[in-house]
Amino acid sequence: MRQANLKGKASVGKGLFITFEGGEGAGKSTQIRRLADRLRDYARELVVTREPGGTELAERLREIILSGGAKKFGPLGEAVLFSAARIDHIDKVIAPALSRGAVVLCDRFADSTRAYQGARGEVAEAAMDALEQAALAGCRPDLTFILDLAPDIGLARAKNRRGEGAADRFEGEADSFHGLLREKFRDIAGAEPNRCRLIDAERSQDEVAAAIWQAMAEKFRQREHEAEAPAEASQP
Ligand code: Z5A
Repeated sequence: MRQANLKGKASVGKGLFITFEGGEGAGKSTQIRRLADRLRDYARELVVTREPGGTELAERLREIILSGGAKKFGPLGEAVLFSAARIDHIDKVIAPALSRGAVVLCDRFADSTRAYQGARGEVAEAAMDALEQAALAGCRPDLTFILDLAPDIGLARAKNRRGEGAADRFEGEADSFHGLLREKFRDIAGAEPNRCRLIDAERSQDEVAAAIWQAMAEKFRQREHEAEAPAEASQP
């Protein structure tokens, strides 16, 4: 059954920036793939990207950070590196795509810095705010899906997918870290209810996809309403 009454490509009048967040193995990549497949009929242009990464320079930083090569900098140093990668990503990929009217789906963004680098409270909130403001320069997501699940379930999924491969820099953190991470993401969702949708990611892939599509449909309807509002206002 069709759940959304979307009007097609014309309904996306300007760019739409959607981010996916959550702990390890939450199902972000899976859901981004599914949403991208569905959105191709509606978006005039679709850009799927990820962080850290999305540009040559940012992908190089990704390799350094995820291999653990920057761990010695500590959480503030890592936050600075993630932000540097983000600046390049915004300038070269995200902002140009949004100004062309594209729908941009991004696997992780600034909330990951707040959650991962901020999980243990070692970076002052004021420093995190300043870094985010400087790096984003106003390029904030229109909608953020925070996929929420118990850390042990997510870690088991991630381990299962990785097989014999080694855990990366963050997957290998202590269980207590992953608990704090979940709380951080939940706090972000609670603090910004207009932007964030907390999605129960312990459900089946189909159920999670349906919840995401429902929120997408609401966002499209809101956009249509905004686009029609000036015309309505000018009616006698
Ligand atoms: N990081 C940071 O610290 N600060 C920052 O500012 C940024 C990032 C931007 C990037 O790793 C790391 O960088 C990340 C945070 C840190 N930490 N780590 N590790 P990444 O990009 O390599 O990986 P990830 O972002 O953590 O994603 P992930 O662990 O690969 O998971 P996912 O994309 O959310 O999940 P998935 O690949 O879609 O699914 C995982 C498995 O579960 C897979 O086998 C699926 O088939 C299965 N799955 C998915 N959904 C379901 C459901 N609903 N039920 C059952 N099984 C499912």
